Amino acid sequence: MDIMVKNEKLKTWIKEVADMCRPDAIHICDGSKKEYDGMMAMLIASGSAIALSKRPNSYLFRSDPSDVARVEDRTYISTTSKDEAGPTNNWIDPASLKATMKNLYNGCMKGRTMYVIPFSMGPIGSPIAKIGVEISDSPYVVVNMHIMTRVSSKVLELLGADGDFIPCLHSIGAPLEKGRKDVQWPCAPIESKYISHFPEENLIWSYGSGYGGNALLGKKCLALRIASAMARRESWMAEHMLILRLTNPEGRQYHIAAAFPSACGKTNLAMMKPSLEGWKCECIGDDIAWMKIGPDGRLYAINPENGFFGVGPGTSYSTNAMAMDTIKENTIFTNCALTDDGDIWWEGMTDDLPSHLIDWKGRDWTPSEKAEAAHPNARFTAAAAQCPVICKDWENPAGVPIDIFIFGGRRGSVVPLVYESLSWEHGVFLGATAASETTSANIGAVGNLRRDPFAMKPFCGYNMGDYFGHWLAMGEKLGGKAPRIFYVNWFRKNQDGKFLWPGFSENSRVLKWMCERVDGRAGADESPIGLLPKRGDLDLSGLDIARDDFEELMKVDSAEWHAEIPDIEAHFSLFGGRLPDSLKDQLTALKKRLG
Ligand code: GTP
Ligand code: SPV
Ligand code: MN
Repeated sequence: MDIMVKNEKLKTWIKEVADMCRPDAIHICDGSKKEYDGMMAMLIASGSAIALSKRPNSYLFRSDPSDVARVEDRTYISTTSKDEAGPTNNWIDPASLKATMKNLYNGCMKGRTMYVIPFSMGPIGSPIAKIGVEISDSPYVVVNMHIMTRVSSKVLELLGADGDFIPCLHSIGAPLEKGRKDVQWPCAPIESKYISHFPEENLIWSYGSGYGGNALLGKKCLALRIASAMARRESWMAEHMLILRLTNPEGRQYHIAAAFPSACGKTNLAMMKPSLEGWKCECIGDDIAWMKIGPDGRLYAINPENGFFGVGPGTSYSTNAMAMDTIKENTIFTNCALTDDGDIWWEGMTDDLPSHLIDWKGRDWTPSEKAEAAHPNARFTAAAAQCPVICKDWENPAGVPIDIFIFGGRRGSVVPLVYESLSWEHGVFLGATAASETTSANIGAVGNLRRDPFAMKPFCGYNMGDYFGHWLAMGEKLGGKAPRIFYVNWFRKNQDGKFLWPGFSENSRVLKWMCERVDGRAGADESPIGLLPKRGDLDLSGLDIARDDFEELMKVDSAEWHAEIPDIEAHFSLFGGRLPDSLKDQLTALKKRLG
């Protein structure tokens, strides 16, 4: 340890954590391929990982059935005052939360190795990057962090003796008694899981879960919850957004950042293959955007991540071919089904169902089975660099200038395919009132409609009312250079419960209209909720969609929108005095337009 760790704060922290958690050994990670291969060999030997004979250098993990997604109910923003965390976050005061968690951490790594993972969010050494160090007792976390972030001993060199970093403490919460055989996926029961953030001291403590955003602490915990609080203090933005570059047939580039809630289409849009002739889409990021105002006054976005932790089910060569090609090799799969010839499978991957599988719980599965073979939140972890349409500028520290923001969600009814905001303030109102049906990316009910402002309800590290204010303030700074704001819903259904819009590649038609709006080349009709494409404005050439279906898809039903108002009012009333006046004005104006 002394050889590599020169940083005083890090040395002290490692010692403190080791004294509290009492691991059998400490391993300082260097991010090398040798380290990755060694960890995988160990994970295969212990029965935690299965090497996939059909995919080079790829592995399947099966989690405990209780530990399959983020745990929003057990996620805390721990600020000195409850008001600072705000009405959309769980809160416990820092002293009592730390006391509770210290009790849990006490001796929690006995029988295990404590891994120290130095990582960079953003390219190592770039001025916009942030350094984190995750301490974890999960080797699964180590191999995933290798892909999702830049893990390297260079990060330690960069820290030097007195550089600063964000400490991210993680334990699966399952000490291993001497002589006991480990289980395949050790973790703690739900009631002792805690995913805690202390934004006032840029500190993360996670306990009890080994899955996804609960455990890979660079992602939601650092790059969204902690970073959003930093961004507000420092006048930038940390958002739950994909970033893409769209190029039209004339070669003009547009950069788009879109915020959809978890499992609502970011990865798919980020690497879409436009169905429209001559249009090209390149991926810059699929989940998180950090944005700063550049010297020219425009807003520039970078993707702080190094990989994709993407939803498996529904991903296929017909829906997202670029993702399928990204995960051909060097990929970690979690909670997918296993085929008899040593590959993975999930619902929606192929038209024909395999005749036999081992399901995500390790049991035999045949098509007559009612239960899914893969968990609905089964995921792949793959390096962004493996994506065939990764943009050549995806690691450019200057970022890309954003032309268009899109908000959206999963709404079976009410919300049309696309509309444009009337102004920046109205766009912020659309973000602030965004609603979506819940998905299996979180432990809890699926399909319940909830307000998920800016797709940040689970990820905002401070009072959401102040966050709305921050968006308004950024708009004022950007002035005429602010991105245009649109709202989309790919998920409207007909009376038979079928999607009215084909989605995926065909979403390029909607993006085309947005680009033409930016250039002042496409028309729009005013409606009470915003600007809708006029008949003929959306390029539907070659698309087989019945006229009635299209009308249903675009319909703005005044009675249905009236019915939204009480829920928006209840949502806004949560924020009390922290709700910006201009959002109250927007609500008043919407009511007036609805008549
Ligand atoms: P997180 O990684 O949880 O943040 O999710 P995400 O926003 O990246 O969602 P993702 O792109 O992985 O999509 C989630 C699910 O929605 C998958 O099953 C997709 O197949 C499906 N989906 C994505 N885009 C569309 C679309 O345009 N239409 C329809 N009908 N389904 C879509
Ligand atoms: C999400 O839930 O929005 C994800 C997956 O991107 S996780 O990393 O588990 O948060
Ligand atoms: Mn996400």
